[in-house]
Amino acid sequence: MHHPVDSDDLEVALAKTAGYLREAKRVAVLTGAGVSAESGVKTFRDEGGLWEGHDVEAVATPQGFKRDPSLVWKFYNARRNQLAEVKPNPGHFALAELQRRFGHDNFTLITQNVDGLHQKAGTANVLEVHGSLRRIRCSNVACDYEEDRDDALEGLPECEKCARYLRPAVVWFGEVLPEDVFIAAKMAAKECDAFLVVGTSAVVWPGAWLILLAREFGANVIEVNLNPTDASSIVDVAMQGPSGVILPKLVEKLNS
Ligand code: BV8
Repeated sequence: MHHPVDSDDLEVALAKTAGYLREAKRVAVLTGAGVSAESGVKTFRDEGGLWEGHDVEAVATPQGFKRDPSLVWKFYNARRNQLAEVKPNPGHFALAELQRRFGHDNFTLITQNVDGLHQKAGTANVLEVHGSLRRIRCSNVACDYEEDRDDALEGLPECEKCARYLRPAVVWFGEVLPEDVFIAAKMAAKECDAFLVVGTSAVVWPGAWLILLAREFGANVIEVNLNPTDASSIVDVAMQGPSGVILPKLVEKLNS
């Protein structure tokens, strides 16, 4: 259900945001599951979300995988199967348009999502801080096997190099984020003049910390979300509504 977007407030907020972006040399964006919601990809913590009916511990932690790898593969295969049907929505395309406007060197998109929809919408150099559903890797830390695979894998796939179980190349709770990716994300947050936070509940760390970092280093922080979040109290502008509606309006405003 789309929440009505209060046009007056939105107009003011869009004008303010367009002003920040016009002044900005460098822009960084942090997205979460909300930016893919209008593509039909389930979020995590909204009602009916992914974690509903699932014990996070059981399906998104290394311990859960150790305890019951086939349950974990069932959970991820269901999401991997969905990748074939979902498509980028106007929100993803608007962010790709912003990257074209600012240029690749001055626009960095950091995503907590693992669905690959930003790349499908044409955004380059996406920083996937939680890995990718479209990649699998060996569960043996000593083995470097990793492969781009977005087909559903039957049963319990094993590594052809070391015969240990394969796993989705995503970051589970209690696991560190890919170091090089997160270093690049921190740099982008520190160096940007405007930081857009789109469709994230801002509860998962250290991803959510990037918002504080951008603010600490002087960026204007703009939030686009259906609802208030943990970050709403520290942003300069909060636009409430669907990102697939608001982001194209922002690009339109910038081009007018
Ligand atoms: C680590 C796996 C340590 C991939 C994910 C207590 C306090 C603070 C932190 C912790 C704590 N206890 C534990 C921690 C750390 C933990 C954490 O943050 N837990 C949280 C839940 C409290 N973090 C970790 O474990 C991280 N690792 O800390 O390692 C360490 C350090 C050193 C050495 C060893 C270990 C790992 C975090 C990554 C976990 N993996 N997913 C997958 O299966 O997808 S997290 C999961 O949440 C997803 O990746 C997702 O991206 C992420 C964030 O969720 P959101 O994207 O924000 O989605 P959500 O549903 O929450 O919100 C959707 C939002 O969209 C809502 O606001 C909604 O209003 C909005 N929305 C909906 N529709 C729309 C919309 N907005 C706009 N338009 C719409 N149409």
